[in-house]
Parts: sequence; C-alpha cells; structure tokens
Amino acid sequence: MDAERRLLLTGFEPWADHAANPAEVLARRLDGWRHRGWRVCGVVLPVALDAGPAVLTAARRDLRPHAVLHLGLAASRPGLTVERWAHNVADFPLPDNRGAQPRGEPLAEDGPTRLAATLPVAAAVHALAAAGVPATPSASAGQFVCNAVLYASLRWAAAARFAGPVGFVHLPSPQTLALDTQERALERLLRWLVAAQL
Ligand code: PCA
Repeated sequence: MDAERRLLLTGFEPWADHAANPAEVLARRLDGWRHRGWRVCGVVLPVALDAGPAVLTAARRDLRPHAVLHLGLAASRPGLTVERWAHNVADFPLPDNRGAQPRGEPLAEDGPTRLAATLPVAAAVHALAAAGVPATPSASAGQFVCNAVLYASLRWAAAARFAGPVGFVHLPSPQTLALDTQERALERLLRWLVAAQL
C-alpha cells in the first residue's frame, strides 16, 4: 500500500528578461524533500498560457498529489507573497514564452470571476514569517501566466473535489532576498503544511 503523501511543488522557467527564475530553482532544489511521510515532487512549468496548465494537468495525473503548491517570481515585490485569489482574466503586458498575448480576455468563458486559494493564507504567511523573511498575503496573482495556472489549478480542485490545499507563493528576486533564505522559508512552510496534515 502506498502510504506516502505527495506535495506537488511547481516552479516556472525563466521568461522575458529574467535570466533565471527562483521558482524553478527552488522547485528543483526541493524536489525529493521528505518529512514525516510526505515527499515533495518538484515540476517546472512553461511560462505559456497554452502549455503551463497542460503540463500541470499531466503532472497531477502522473503524481496524484495530496497537496499542490505553486511558486512564481514577482520580481518587483519585496518579500514572499501568498496569493488569496486567482482571477478569470488574462491581460499579458508582454507575450508569454510561446508568443501568446491575450489582452483582457477571460481564462474561461464559463468560469467564475475569481477563485479563492484553498491553502489557508494567513497561516501560510505566518509560517513563512516565522523563518524571518518578509511575508504578506496578496490579493492579486497578476494577470499573466502565474494567475492563469493558479486559476486552472483551483478550477480543477473544485471540479475534482480535491481535499488537499492548493496555493500559490510569489517569490521576490534573489537580489532582494537570497535564494538560500527563500528556500529555508519554504521549508518552514512545508513543515507547517505537513504538521497541519492539510
Ligand atoms: N512569474 C510570472 C510567470 C512566471 C513567473 O515565475 C507571473 O507572475 O505571472
């Protein structure tokens, strides 16, 4: 019998003028991280509207996770931010990595205006802040691919009646907060998730 519990941790490849993406680096670094019967499965998603959600769907099918946490880079933010919502809009300020640039279009014609993250945001912020990093809740995951992936993930969770948490943490640039420090904060968050058995 498979008693292991898996947490799907996604990051994103670099895009635009970012040479690297801390979300990719940390999803790779934390891949295989284990704690009290849980294992992190790190997966890197393309920064593309037509491919990011599709790769996520395939990863979910392969890994059958019990919890899902998405990471992305928000380079202009001073700390880690835990997203409360995904909004039903794609309004890309620049093309994604495959050249798509929807302007003000819904992600899903028949979808709700917004979907709430099922990861308890205040507790997640608290866990990150306990590691000594700046951490706050965020009311907007943006209108680019991160928001699109969170929206797709929450829509799936609702349709599938997924019992585990689904959440999103935007990371600051490594120039703002060292990668090792970000990693330690995420480990703190993961340990809290495991202890809470969400
Ligand atoms: N951040 C972008 C897309 C990929 C990433 O890491 C975003 O916030 O939408």
